[in-house]
Amino acid sequence: MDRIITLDEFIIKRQRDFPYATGELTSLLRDIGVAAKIINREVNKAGLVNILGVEGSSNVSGDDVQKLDIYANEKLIECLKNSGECAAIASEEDQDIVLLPGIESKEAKYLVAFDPLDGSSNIDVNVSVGTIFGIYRRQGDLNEEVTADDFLQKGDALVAAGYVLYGTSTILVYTTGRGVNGFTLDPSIGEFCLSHRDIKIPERGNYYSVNQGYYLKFDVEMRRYIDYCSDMNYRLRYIGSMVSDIHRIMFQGGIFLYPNTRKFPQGKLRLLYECNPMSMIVEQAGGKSVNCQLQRILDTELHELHQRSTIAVGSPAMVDDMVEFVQKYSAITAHPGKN
Ligand code: P6P
Repeated sequence: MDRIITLDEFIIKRQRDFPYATGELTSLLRDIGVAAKIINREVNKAGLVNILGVEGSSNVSGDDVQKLDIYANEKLIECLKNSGECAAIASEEDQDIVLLPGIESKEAKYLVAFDPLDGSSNIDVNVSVGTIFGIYRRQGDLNEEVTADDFLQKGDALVAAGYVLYGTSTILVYTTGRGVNGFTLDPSIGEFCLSHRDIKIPERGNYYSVNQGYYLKFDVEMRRYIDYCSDMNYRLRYIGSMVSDIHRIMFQGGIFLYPNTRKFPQGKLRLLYECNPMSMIVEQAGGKSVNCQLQRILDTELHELHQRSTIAVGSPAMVDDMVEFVQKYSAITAHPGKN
C-alpha cells in the first residue's frame, strides 16, 4: 500500500516546484482545505437538520440553523482570513466583493472567487454538491484598496483552481497549472489524502451531460449535436450539480453542456467562479472548454463579477465534435479551443 500523502504535505512539496513561491499560495490552499472539512461535516448531517430543527429555526443545541450554502460561504470567508494571503473574495452568495482585513505583517497578494455550495438544491434530496474555487493574483498597486474590477481577469490568469465534491466520499481536486491531483478525505484521520495523482481526462467518453428538458429551447445547432450524441448511443447523465457532472467526465470521459436558452440567453453558469475554475482544471487534465460561440472559456473577457456564460467542457475529441456541429449548422466562425 502506498504511503499516505496528505494534502498539506503535497502542497508543501509542490511549493518547491515554484521558484518564486514563498508559501503564500500554499497557505491559501491549506485554508481552503480546512474550510472544505468544516463544510463537509455540515453537509453530511444535512439530512438530520429536520430532526435538529428546520432552517431558520434554532436547533436542539440552540444554534440557528442556516441554509447550507450561506453556512459554506461564511466558513470559506472565515478560513481565508487565517493566512492573511487573501485580499478579497468574490462569491456567488455576495452581490459585491468581500474585503478581508489585512494582517499587519502581510501584504495580501491574492483574490479568491468561489461558489461555496454549487448545486445546493440537491442537498434536500441527498444528492452530491460541490464547492468551486479559483485563485487570482492581484494586479496593480497592492497598496490600493481592492475593487470588483480587480476580479475582472480572464480565466487564463488563474493561479490555481479546484473543487470539492461532497459525494459518496469527499474529494478535493485542484491544479496550480502543473497538472491535476485529487485528494479523498479520510474521516478517520480528518485529512485529505492523495488518491488520484495526475488526473488525465479520456480523449473520448460515452457520456453527455445536459438538461435534456431544455432541448426545444436550445439553438438548432445544439439540438443537432445532442441528436448526434443520442445517435452515437452516448449515455445521458445529468445530476444538476456542475461539479458532480464534470467530476464524472474527468474520469470516464464525456462532455458537459450548458447552452443558451430563452431563460438564460447568455447561459446560466457564472464565468468567474464556475466556468473559469472548472475549465482550468479540465484543460490541465488534457480536456477542452469553449462557450457556445466556440470561444475558449479561459480566453473570455470578464466585464462583471457575476457574468454568465454558456459552456461545453470535457473530453477534447468530443468538444471538437460539438464545435464541428455548431460550425456546420450555424454561421458562427470558430474561435478554436486551446490547441
Ligand atoms: P438546471 C446548480 O444550480 C447549477 O448552478 C450547476 O451546478 C448545474 O450544472 C446547473 O446549475 C443546473 O441548472 O437549469 O439544469 O437546473
